[in-house]
Amino acid sequence: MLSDSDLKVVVLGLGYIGLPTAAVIARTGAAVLGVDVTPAVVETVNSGKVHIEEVDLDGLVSGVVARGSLRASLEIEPADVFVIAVPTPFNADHAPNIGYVLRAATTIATVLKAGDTIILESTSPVGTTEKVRDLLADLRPDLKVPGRSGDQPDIAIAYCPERVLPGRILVELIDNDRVIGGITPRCARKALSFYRRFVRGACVTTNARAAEMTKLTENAFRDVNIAFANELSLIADTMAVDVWEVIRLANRHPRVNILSPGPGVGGHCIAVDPWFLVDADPDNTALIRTAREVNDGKTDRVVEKATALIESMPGVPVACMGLAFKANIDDFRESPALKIVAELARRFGQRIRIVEPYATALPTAFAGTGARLIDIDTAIEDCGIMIVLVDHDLFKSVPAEERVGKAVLDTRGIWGNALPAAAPVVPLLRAG
Ligand code: SAJ
Repeated sequence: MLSDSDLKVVVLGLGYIGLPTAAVIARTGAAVLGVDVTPAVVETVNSGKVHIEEVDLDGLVSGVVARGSLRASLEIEPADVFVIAVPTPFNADHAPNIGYVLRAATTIATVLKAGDTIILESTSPVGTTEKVRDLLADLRPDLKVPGRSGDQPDIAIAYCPERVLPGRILVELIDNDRVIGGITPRCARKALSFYRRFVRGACVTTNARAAEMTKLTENAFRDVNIAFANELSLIADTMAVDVWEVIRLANRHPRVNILSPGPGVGGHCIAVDPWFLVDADPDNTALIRTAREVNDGKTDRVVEKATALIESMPGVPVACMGLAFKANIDDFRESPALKIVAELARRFGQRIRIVEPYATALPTAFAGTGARLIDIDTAIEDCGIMIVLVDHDLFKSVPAEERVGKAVLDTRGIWGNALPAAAPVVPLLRAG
């Protein structure tokens, strides 16, 4: 095995996963080149800065860039290990788009040599790693690729999904177990020796197809379970029961662990990945598809409920609490909160005020609507209606006394039970 300082690694894609991964590998002493198609990203990283917010990432990147272990470039260079961490979005019909992965493989083919290892980390439909293998075989007929001839292959190809949680990426990159799926067992072993350099969690080997499906399964599992909680919130509303109370009580059963209802599911992972399974096998994915529909439908229900509340109190200013896709992060991608508030801003214009401690300006979705960003104190003073869409710690810290007399629609259950028994009766609407 190459010593850490001799190992050359190229990470393709310097996004939410690629940049932290490149920095963590660089910290081991390997020479890491991050390749990205966006010049601004390359410039930012080369100046030791970061273009994404993630806990402790700025310090790590500035350190490894200053030491010379991490560089960024628009151009690929030869290396020993290539890690692909590019996006895999889906098209309008929910079919996955692996174009970026295949483009990354095409780029790698230009510098590939015998002895190299290629690892795909992007969330991908089952069979993508084999497609990468087939593409490399076509582009580089001089190299023996794994699984395509009886001879000892010249290169190793494996799939190893990232499974880190935004906000905890640097911790989870090291501590989480990794599933490493090789095109052949030998490929898996080569990739395993790479991950052992920086992963403290267990590294478990399997084949590429199983590893690809494992990643999709993890996020579909979570989506289905959140959908169950969201469906319960609708039923509880019909029954005039507090869903948070029911979940708390049900979860006292030793084998029940219900997740939390909310305004829908956001982010780039859980709301996307289940569709990869549905697309691959539409006949056998009724549950997974329905979960997606329940979670998306919940967002529409919150819009309708908020609209009814706002219309019932003409002229009263409305505080929409949060735009992020989940608590305590500045990530607004695929955020149900943002979708809901943008629609309310279209409907109610300048009555809509937005409190988002992680935003310095409103996203473009609000241009021309008259909605504006305010701080939490102004919201408490000025707004008679409060709609909670994100469970930021800042919002949780607002005590019941400061909400007395306000109409609250709490989709996250952070305030639902906080009113003291003696509080005046106010229209308190539950999630649903
Ligand atoms: N949510 C709920 N109720 C819950 C839990 C979450 O409504 O009880 C919502 C959140 O508010 C958010 C969305 O679901 O809108 C997703 O948030 P999350 O924290 O569950 O997950 P992500 O998208 O930040 O990260 C997930 C993780 N996957 C799993 O937990 C199975 C992470 O480990 C993956 O690495 C990541 O997807 C990914 O990149 O695939």
